[in-house]
Amino acid sequence: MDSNLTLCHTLSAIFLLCLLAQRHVQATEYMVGDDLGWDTGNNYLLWSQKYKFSVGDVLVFKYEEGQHDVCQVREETYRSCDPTSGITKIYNSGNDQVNLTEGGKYWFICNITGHCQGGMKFGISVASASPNGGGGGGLAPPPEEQGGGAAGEAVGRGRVGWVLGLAIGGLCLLSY
Ligand SMILES: *[C@@H]1O[C@H](CO)[C@@H](O)[C@H](O)[C@H]1NC(C)=O
Ligand SMILES: *[C@@H]1O[C@H](CO)[C@@H](O)[C@H](O)[C@H]1NC(C)=O
Ligand SMILES: [Cu+2]
Repeated sequence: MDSNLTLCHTLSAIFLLCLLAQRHVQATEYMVGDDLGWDTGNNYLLWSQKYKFSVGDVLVFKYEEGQHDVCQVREETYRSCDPTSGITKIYNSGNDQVNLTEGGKYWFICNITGHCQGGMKFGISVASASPNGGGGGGLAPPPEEQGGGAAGEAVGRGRVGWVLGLAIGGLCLLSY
């Protein structure tokens, strides 16, 4: 009985620490393009699909000021690379921070002539803060192919947490 109680307390502590760690990890800074930064010749579609973005995260665009810029745009503009409409925000400091303050889709292009067509464009889906943790991620260009994967993963992760919590709870009850 006694050793069960100790095990129960240890597991509970580990479980709580895991929850805390998960919370702590929530606000992440992502350098767009990783070490390569925001530049021509990189594949930002691939980059955007490497991560799961959540509310509170920050995107950092690093580039030589004047060589590029960062335009947050509507989806049509991302697809067409036609900057005559659909630009909602412009950043051009060379070290731009974009706070992902709410859930939803964000689309970015570089508005220097030819750069968007050359691949300086990507979209991300930002998961709203939810009890399950949630999970966003990069968007594939054709909208028909979106969905499924990321959502399934988020649900899966939530379920593991529940099962673990219930198992520890059961063990705690048994030991009294
Ligand atoms: C983004 O958030 C940071 C703090 O997390 C703040 O210092 C910065 O001013 C914000 N940037 C914008 C563009 O809102
Ligand atoms: C985007 O680029 C075009 C073509 O160079 C330019 O006319 C336009 O002013 C730029 N838009 C913004 C918002 O910088
Ligand atoms: Cu550019």
